[in-house]
Amino acid sequence: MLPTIYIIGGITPFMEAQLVPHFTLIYDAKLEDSAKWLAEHGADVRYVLTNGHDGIASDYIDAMPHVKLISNYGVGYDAIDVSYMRDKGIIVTHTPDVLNEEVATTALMLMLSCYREFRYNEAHARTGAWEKDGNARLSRSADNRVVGIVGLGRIGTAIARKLEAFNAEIIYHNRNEKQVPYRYFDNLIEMAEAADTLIAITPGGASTNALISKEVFEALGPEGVFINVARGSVVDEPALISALETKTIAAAGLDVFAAEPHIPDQLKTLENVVLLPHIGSATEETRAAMGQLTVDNIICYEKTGAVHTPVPETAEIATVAKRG
Ligand code: A2R
Repeated sequence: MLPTIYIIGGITPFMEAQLVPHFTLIYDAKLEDSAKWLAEHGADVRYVLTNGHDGIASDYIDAMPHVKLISNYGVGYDAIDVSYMRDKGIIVTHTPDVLNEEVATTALMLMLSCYREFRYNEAHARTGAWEKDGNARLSRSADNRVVGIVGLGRIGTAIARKLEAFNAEIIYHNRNEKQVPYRYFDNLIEMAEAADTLIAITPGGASTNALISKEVFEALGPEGVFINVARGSVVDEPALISALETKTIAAAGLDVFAAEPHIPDQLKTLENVVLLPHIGSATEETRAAMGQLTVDNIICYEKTGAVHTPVPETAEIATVAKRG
C-alpha cells in the first residue's frame, strides 16, 4: 500500500504529478465529510501537505496518530501550531529562500505604486481624463527614501538589496540586531519617526500580532507610506484604516489582510491605498520552486527519514538533508 498524504488547500498539477506515483493522495476539499473520513482512515495518514493560509487544525492532527511530517507550501507557518506538533514528534517543513526575490519585488511594486500614484495615473490614461481634463497631477518620487524594514530576515534583506537601485537609506527593526550595514532600531516607534516608508515583512503569529499600531502610524506621519507583505495580523487593521482616512499617513500598499480573502469595504473605497490579493510569491516560476521544495521534503523523508527545510521550532527533531 502506498503511504497516504492528506492535502489541505490547492496544489499544482506539477506537484501532483510528482507525488502520484509514490503516494495515495487524499484531498480534504474533495471529502464530503472530513471528520468522518478521518475517524475511519486517519490512522493511515503519514504526511500532511498544507499551506500558510489553511494550516491544519490540531483536532485534525489528533485524528491522524501516525503522521510524521507536515509539509507547508509557503514560508509562513503561523496557521500551524508548531509547538503542539513538536510535542507530538511531528516535523514541520516550509519553503524558505526560494520566494525571497518574488516577495521583495511585490513589496517594491507596492511602494512604487504608492509614490507614483499608479492607480490614479492609470485611470487618468484609461478613462480619457487626460484628453478631457489635461495632464495628470504630479506624484512623489520613490527615490532617495529612508525605508524602515520591520523584519530584516531573508525576504527583508532581498527588499533592502532591491531598494539600492532607488538609492534608499535602509534602517531596520528586529528583536535582535544583525551584522549588516544598516542602522538598527530596537524601538519600532523611533524607527517609524525616522522613516519615510515602513515595510512589514515579519512572520505572523502571537509575537507580531498588531505590532504595527496606531502609535506606529502616528510616528510615521502624514508623508509616510506603509507597505505590508507580511501577514494581516501584523497590523492593527482598524488603526490602519483610520490612519488612511484621517491622512495620519499618506498611503499604504497592502498584499495581506486580517481575514483573507475578505478585505474591509473601507479599504476598497479609499483612494490612498493599493490593494493586492496576497500575491507576494504568486508567479509561475516561484510557485514551481516552492512546490518542488514542498514535494521534495516529503519524498526525501519517505526515502531517507531526513528533510531539507524544517521550521526552526522542529529542527531539533528533524534530520536535515542537503538540497541537491
Ligand atoms: O526578531 P528577530 O531578530 O528574530 O528577526 C526576525 C524578525 N522578527 C521580528 N521583528 C520584530 N518583532 C518581532 N516580534 C519579530 N519576530 C520576527 O522578522 C527576522 O529578521 C524576520 C523574519 O525573517 P525570516 O525568519 O528570515 O523570514 P522570511 O523568510 O524573511 O519570511 C518572513 C515572513 C514569513 O513568515 C511570511 O509571513 C511572509 O514573510 O511571507
